Amino acid sequence: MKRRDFLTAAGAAILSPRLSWAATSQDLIAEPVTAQILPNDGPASAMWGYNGSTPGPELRLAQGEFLDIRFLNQIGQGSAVHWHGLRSDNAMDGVPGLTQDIVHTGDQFNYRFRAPDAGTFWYHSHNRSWEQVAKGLYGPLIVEERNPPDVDHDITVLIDDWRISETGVLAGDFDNMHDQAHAGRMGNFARAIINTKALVLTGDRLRLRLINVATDRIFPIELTGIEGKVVALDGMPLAEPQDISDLVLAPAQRADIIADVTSPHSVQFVFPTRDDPYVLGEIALEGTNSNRAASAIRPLPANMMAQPDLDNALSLTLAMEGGAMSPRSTSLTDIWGFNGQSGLNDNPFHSFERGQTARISLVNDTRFPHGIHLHGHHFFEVQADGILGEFRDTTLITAGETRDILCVFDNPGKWLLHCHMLGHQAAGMKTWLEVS
Ligand SMILES: [Cu+2]
Repeated sequence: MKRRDFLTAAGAAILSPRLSWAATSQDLIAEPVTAQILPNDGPASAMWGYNGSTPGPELRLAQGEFLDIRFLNQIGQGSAVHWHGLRSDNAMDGVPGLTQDIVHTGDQFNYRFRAPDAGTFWYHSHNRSWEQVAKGLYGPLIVEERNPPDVDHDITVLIDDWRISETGVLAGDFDNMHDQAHAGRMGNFARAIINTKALVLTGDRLRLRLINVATDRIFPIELTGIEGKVVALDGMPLAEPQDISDLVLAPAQRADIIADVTSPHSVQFVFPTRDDPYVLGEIALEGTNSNRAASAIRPLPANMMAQPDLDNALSLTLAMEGGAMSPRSTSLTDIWGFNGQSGLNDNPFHSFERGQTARISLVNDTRFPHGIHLHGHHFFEVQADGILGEFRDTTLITAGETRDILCVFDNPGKWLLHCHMLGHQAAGMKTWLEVS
């Protein structure tokens, strides 16, 4: 990736999506929208969104509360909504053909579920997602702690790229097989969509909720103008906050950061490229907060998690196969697959007994990185030394790499397991599993 591969952003543009606060019950209407994707002096773009905008409204609720959504589909194509990272009811998971019927255009579907974990989540279309997410059908889903950390601002930052012309027209080649056989659909313009509601001051303490909503692009992110720590990944608090350096977000991954503003000018979100850094967005600063006393950044309160049964863990392997430049299993019927199989059939990857612990070796036998997402559960990444690492719903596995994950399958239902490079998912890199 080089900076000159991108359209240049004339100054970092900032979009504020429409807000919808504390609405635990509301309509969510998928519909064509006009959006300012290019910098503000550029032409607007025809996109899809929710409730008149892309990103859709920021949905916020308190941990343990119910969310009641009447979803109405008006995009002219079937759709459904997935609540990414929520360990919630299977029937509400939003996967057409697995957990619900497709919601045809003109129809509606009621989603009602409890949010068991506090953290940063998101919602997005799960039908033809490689097209519908690329066109803008996504939004943030924030579950607040009962005792949130003491910060001056809680700011959601969605990071996306778009394949778009200088006249603001989104490229329509969503099923491009060359993209799907390689790294997926890469945009030529990228930006951070920063939801700032009030003036930010030098000296303020921020909570930043970063969400990679891109269909296929992995974003390394550098933050300037602040000093702080990563406190949660994929919505789950870290026992020990981590350094902000070396932050990488695969598609669908999130990071929560608590940090103090140290710059007198701006906080920047930077995408490092091989030549010049690319500024995805910035928060301009207006004055100084001299009232905030320095204090340590503490871990967020932990979410409940089942303890894995290490002694009796079932061992399984999920091998990623296919794609360009790699030997292709003869049994694959599409570009990509897992364990010799493309797409879903009647046989699950595995049927688990509820509460069973499994250690799954994710073997990337391909020439591309993959971000593997499990629905309905979080899992531990097992570190090289055998120690249980981050507790995630999406794990990035680079080409040639093998990583074990450890999961307690305690949420009953039929769950999708797939690559969140949505072009890879479109071309067969998905399977499902059952917990009963
Ligand atoms: Cu993939």
